[in-house]
Amino acid sequence: MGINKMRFLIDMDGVLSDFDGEFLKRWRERYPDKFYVPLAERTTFYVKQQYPDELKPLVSEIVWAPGFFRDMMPVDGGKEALTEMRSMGHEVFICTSPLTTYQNCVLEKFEWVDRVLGSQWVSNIILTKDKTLVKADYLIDDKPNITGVENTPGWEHIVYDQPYNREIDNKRRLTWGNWKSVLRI
Ligand code: U2P
Ligand code: MG
Repeated sequence: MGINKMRFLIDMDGVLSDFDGEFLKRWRERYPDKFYVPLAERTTFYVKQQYPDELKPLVSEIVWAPGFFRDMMPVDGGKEALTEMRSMGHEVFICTSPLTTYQNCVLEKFEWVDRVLGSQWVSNIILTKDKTLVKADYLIDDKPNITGVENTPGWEHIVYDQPYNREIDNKRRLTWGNWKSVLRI
């Protein structure tokens, strides 16, 4: 008997690529004496929301800068999980939202996938501001609530565990350390 073939959407920032690590590295290098929020103390999905108003423009400047999306470190185990899901026979797509200030982000997301995951994954990138329009069985994403024009998306949102999404207690939650047991595959 064959496997039950599923279609997975895997988010990028905070799931495959370490957005918060890159932000803190750049912020601490540039502003060693300024206020910062360690990852363990993050309670909002958007980094900027947790910084005081006078620092918000400096946060944006870092996230919009050339190289920010290109240089992120991979999240441990992400690439291996993608490869394993695909080798099990599942359909696996990388589903990510670009910044509205897209100038560096869009190109660099593609470059990151090519360099870190490998060129075979570039053709599986879905870049969209609205993930509810994409048809799949599962969306693995660190954003607490994923909204869009479709009120009842076909996928189940499985939360990728991060300090800033712990208030969500009505969805399954996983990391690349336990994904097979959470998904029961
Ligand atoms: O805002 C668009 C996308 O950029 C990533 N993002 C942005 C700001 C922030 O503080 N944290 C963050 O992750 C998200 O991209 P994704 O996770 O979809 O790849 C957000 O959706
Ligand atoms: Mg994300």
